[in-house]
Amino acid sequence: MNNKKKFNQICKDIKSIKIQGAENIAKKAFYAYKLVPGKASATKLVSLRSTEPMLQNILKIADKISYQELLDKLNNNQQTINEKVCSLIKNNSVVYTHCHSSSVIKALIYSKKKGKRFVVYNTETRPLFQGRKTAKELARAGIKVTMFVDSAAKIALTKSQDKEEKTRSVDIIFFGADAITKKGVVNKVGSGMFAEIAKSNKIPVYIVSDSLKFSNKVKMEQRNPSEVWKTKSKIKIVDPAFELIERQNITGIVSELGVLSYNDFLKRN
Ligand code: RUB
Repeated sequence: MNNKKKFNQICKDIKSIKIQGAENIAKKAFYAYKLVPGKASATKLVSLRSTEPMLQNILKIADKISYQELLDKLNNNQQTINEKVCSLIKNNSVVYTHCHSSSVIKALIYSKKKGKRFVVYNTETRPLFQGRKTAKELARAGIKVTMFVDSAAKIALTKSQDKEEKTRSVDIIFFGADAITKKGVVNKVGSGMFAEIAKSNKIPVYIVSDSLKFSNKVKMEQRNPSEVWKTKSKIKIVDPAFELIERQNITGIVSELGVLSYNDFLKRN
């Protein structure tokens, strides 16, 4: 396959969500850009997922660093994030997550390897079921996972599912981020609602993310309604990909800068 064909294939995989999650999208887009560098490529790559500042931010430095340098930087950042997440997880606790965040998953797998004892509750994430991917990856790493349909999130968050192990439900929530803005964090639709439920039940919500996702201006992506229902009827279907988690519902941001309050994170960006 020549470079142009490889570039086009990566674009297709990003658009169809075969490659998904902010960091995976950013890395692959950077790789694609290096295959076919230039302004037209950057414009095309940015247009594929509108709510991805990390993709936009790393393309700005794509002519200055190599792909390997980018990977080394992101891996180093993730190592710090892993250690911080591990220190936030208490033994015998229940961790909740939504969608598929590679940053969250890596940190949970690291914590498990370090001997932390915890189980994960997660939500399936309609319409594309990224929650199944999360559940499979965690289960493969030996982490006990209980999965819920999205609309059972309140039950998942507030009612114990395992009487033998616990008397209460979720202890801590880790969400990934697509964008970190002044108002709050943009993540998979549902996250904002779950964070409100968490707040009213005093469950801490942490965002796990590289600081490269910070942005002042974010366009919210709308997906194709056929992802929700392929119907020939005239019913209008709305398929928002993302939602804002309001900053007052966020306990802290775990990034390579450490575990910071929202205010402190903003001061550093
Ligand atoms: C994925 C999603 C993830 C963030 C962070 O949505 O909401 O939580 O992108 O992921 P989609 P990561 O499946 O629509 O891309 O931690 O891997 O950057």
